[in-house]
Amino acid sequence: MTHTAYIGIGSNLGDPVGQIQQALAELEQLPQSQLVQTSSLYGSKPMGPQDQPDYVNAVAKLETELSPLDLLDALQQLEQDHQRIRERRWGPRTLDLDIVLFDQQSIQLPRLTVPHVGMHQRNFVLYPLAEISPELSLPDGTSLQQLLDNCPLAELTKLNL
Ligand code: ROI
Repeated sequence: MTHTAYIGIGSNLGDPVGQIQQALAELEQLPQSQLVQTSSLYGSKPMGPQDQPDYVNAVAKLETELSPLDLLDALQQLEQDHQRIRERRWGPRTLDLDIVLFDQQSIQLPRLTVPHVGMHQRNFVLYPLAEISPELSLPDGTSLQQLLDNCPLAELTKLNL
């Protein structure tokens, strides 16, 4: 069965734009999956500790035959390939790949919560998501538009590459 998954992508270390472009190329190579759409890249101020570089963020839309946990494994492998070092919580990272939405499923597993818990507050997830799928809604019926209405664009900027 084919699923639609939205992946949040972030980087603020080691050439973030390059990290994200490479990650998009790698997502195109994921098994049993097709990368169908990608948002623009956005520059964003760090959420969390401010003593770290600005982020570059994007969202990708995948059609995949993988289960949520198999997709998570594949994304975590890609993060590893980018030599992500988990230092402190909410600290800087070379590549972060989060499953934001997976069909209209609510998933609560020890390793995985979908929809992504922090998405309501994250303009760097919501605005790129709206760029590719403005009509989305969450499993609880909340529309993406409602989330946007409550999440200022603030200092999020679309990068002209
Ligand atoms: N802040 C921004 N702007 N973008 C991110 O991708 C991001 N990722 C994180 C934390 C540390 C919460 N802050 C972020 O994991």
